[in-house]
Amino acid sequence: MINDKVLSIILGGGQGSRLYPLTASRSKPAVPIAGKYRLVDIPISNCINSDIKRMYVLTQFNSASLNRHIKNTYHFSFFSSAFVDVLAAEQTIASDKWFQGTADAVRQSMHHFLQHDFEYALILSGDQLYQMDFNNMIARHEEAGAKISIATYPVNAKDATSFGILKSDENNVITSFIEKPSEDQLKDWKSEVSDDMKSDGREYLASMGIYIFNRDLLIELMDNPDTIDFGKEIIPQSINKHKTLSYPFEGYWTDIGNIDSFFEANLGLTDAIPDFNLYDVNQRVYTRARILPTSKISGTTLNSSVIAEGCLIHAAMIERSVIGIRSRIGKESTVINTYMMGCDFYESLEEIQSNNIPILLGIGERCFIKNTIIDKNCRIGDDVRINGGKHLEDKETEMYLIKDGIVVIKKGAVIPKGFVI
Ligand code: ADQ
Ligand code: ADP
Repeated sequence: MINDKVLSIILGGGQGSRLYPLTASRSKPAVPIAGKYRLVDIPISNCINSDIKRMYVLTQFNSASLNRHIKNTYHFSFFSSAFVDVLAAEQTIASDKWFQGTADAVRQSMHHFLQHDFEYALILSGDQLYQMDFNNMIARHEEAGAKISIATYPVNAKDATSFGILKSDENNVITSFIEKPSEDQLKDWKSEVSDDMKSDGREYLASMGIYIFNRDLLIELMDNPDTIDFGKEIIPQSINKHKTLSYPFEGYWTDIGNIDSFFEANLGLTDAIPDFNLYDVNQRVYTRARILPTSKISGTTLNSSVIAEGCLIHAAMIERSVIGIRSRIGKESTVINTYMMGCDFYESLEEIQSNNIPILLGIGERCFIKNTIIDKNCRIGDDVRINGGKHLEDKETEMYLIKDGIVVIKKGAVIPKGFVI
């Protein structure tokens, strides 16, 4: 089945600076999450599960890894009109063609969208973790005769300053909207919420950055070249002019746009009952099928950890960690609170036995690694100690970056034997 009323537009990321260094050599949608997926798999899977199978991914630069991932993952039937296409901002030497903001990204790509028949444009963020059936939102939009719908989620005062905050009337029609209010402004922006939400302090209704626009209105709004962002201009200017509906979302939703939230969202998957359910067969998360062998683990005490396919693990202990595909971890090593993305390839037995590789892929022997993100294809020598935590100051070197106490080992970094962070 395919929903032919809807065209989905996935905002794949600005310059990705908040996720640096994970975005140093790849575009944001291609950042690996949960041991085997990429960020872009989340919105794409939500669309597929909602029978919306025509998708554009807008990104700032056209990374080979994103294109390869999309091309190798999402093939639809030859007879279907389904597709996932990547549209990258055209770079010039002056780089004035970069997408200036979310609305500008949509504007610059409108000529691609308008080649298709659709009634509604579903605009999605590329850096959120959630499972949502968009058909419910579309049904409410149609029932209300709205021109724009915004999915909304109650947040507390601390989080409210990083979101668009709105108020709606008894019919869920949005009456006012402010993008990222300051703490002083917040007092005027409380909404009526359920007692449960109230006791959690979640009294502010945030925009989830998930929008439905009627086709004609989107064309009209994109005609004004002065509007750069949905949150800063398009939405506030449209409220009270075009019927804009709030669609209250009740499931789990989190923004994973910076290192801290990215780290927590990944480690959250190790909880006994994670908020984000990868095991729900009705809301599958799709990714590239890699035909990897099973993981082999010996002598390891495993506690609350997620281990992807194709790993070779001899560690002493792994606790509250996510271990990505093809990871190798040597004897007597301890890994705690860590997201290891894994590797793109194996070293062959011959290569390893030739002793020509000074430091093998993965984590060596007798290492201690805590509060760390290890990007792909890293080589961590024997006896390395990385003890991330709030006691560390922010810092960057060629091999790693420390942000809010989280150590990020850069893609392909080689950490010499005995190194201590
Ligand atoms: P932010 O997340 O701060 O707030 P923004 O940085 O514009 O808004 O990002 C929205 C999405 O678009 C993200 O997925 C981002 O990666 C992507 N994006 C940003 N710039 C882009 C560009 N130039 N080209 C392509 N993609 C780009 C927004 C809304 C708030 C709302 C939050 C919810 O403005 O009102 O509360 O989302 O997360
Ligand atoms: P990223 O996760 O950083 O976006 P890419 O998708 O660009 O990475 O790289 C993944 C692909 O690159 C893998 O499918 C793998 O086949 C290939 N690859 C990368 N490095 C090597 C290597 N040294 N040897 C063999 N294959 C490699």
